[in-house]
Amino acid sequence: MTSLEQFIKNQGWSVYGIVGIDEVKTALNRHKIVFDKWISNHFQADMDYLERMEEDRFHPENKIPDVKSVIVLGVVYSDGGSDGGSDGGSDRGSDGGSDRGSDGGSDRGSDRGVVARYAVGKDYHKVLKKRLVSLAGFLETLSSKNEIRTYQSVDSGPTVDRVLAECAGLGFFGKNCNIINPKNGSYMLIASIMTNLELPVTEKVRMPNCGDCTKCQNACPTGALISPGVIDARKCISYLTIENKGSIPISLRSRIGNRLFGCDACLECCPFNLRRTKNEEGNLPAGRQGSNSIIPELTSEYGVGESLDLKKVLSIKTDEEFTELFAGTPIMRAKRIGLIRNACIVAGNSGDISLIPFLQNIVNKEDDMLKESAQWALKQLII
Ligand code: B12
Ligand code: SF4
Ligand code: SF4
Repeated sequence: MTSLEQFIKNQGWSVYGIVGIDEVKTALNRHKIVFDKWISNHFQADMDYLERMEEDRFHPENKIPDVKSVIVLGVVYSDGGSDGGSDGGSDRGSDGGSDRGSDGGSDRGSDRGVVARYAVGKDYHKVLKKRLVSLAGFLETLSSKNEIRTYQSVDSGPTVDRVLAECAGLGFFGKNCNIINPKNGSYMLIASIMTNLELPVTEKVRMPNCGDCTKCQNACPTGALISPGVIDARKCISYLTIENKGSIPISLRSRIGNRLFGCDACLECCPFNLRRTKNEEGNLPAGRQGSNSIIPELTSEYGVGESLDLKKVLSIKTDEEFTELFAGTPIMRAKRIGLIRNACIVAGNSGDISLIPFLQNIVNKEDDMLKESAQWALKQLII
């Protein structure tokens, strides 16, 4: 094992690969055709930043003119089972899994809202960026070349992370749009470092594919996976509860069920994730195998846990109070208004009449979007 491989493994990445820039550019050119079609269908909803960043997303040399290689890193954030959060006086789910999302009907009676698995711990952008910065520092020690340039990215930068991951051999595109590593599944976040260093590329193995399976398309509560590998974000619960700043369309509200922040339905049903929990051996090695354990900061212990108390969320009065509760976690992305809007919808779906006074408070005091969401929820509960 080279010292670079050892360094990556020690940092806790689950899998990684190194790919040359020419291969990346070819893949990006292919992806641009898909991306342009996706945008022309308005499947990006209000995520205008995707178009704004387009020039940089498809031209890595805009970041590093003499870019030569990309190190792509994957980190597994859930083992596919429950994170086992116990009550312990916090907001974590108490029964280790039964609070998880359903098709919007069977979780009635619960006063908790489910948090997507990637968001149960600390904000992964911060956790992974720290590791990338130190990996970039390590790269600088590898060559006596005068100027070693690196560009680090996790999610929010102008990189097309899943295309990079596929190129570097970390996995294949599933029909749920996610990159699936045959051994580790798809509860996997992706980060990358571009550099002007010419690094030895890693060997790739033949990937499987989804075959005849259509479980994710069938499991999607809102029909957002409109065809294999194509998502209409306007219908996606992940978009609606995290990125969307406006009101949630009435026709989709009951389908959201108890999902308060994000959605895992198309991941939870995937045989590659289910197999992971059953078979530690996995089937195929893909990418270079790194660490076998989950980075602790991404687990429930370090963040809000698997579910949140709806009464608590509906009672958050100010942005300061919101920040105090959620600083350093992915929940911040929804902002106070977004999270309370989501809590109203989940409350409306819950069948729990003890939530009524909390919703009435919002109708009496809050802004128009929240008022309307709370009124909708009250209508669902008072029939
Ligand atoms: C915008 C965005 C979203 C949007 C849109 C999602 C989407 N599918 O594009 C929303 C808000 C809905 C979202 C949701 C989620 N996201 Co998101 N998101 C992104 C972001 C910022 C850009 C993605 C993008 O470029 N989309 C544009 C579309 C056109 O690209 P695409 O879907 O990848 O296109 C490919 C497929 O269409 C495929 N394809 C085309 N035709 C066909 C046909 C077949 C048969 C197949 C198999 C494939 C296929 O080919 C294209 C590639 O050329 C990336 C981070 C980044 N910087 O890249 C994270 C990212 C994709 N998200 C991520 C995660 C974890 C999620 C969620 C699981 C979070 C959650 N639990 O709520 C969900 C999953 C939803 C889903 N099923 O995709 C991870 C995915 C990791 C992985 N293993 O794949 C990323 C990579 C962030 C990261 N750095 O880790 N996300
Ligand atoms: S994240 Fe949820 S709503 Fe979005 S495509 Fe997957 S299953 Fe459908
Ligand atoms: S559920 Fe089936 S079709 Fe969907 S991504 Fe997983 S293997 Fe592919």
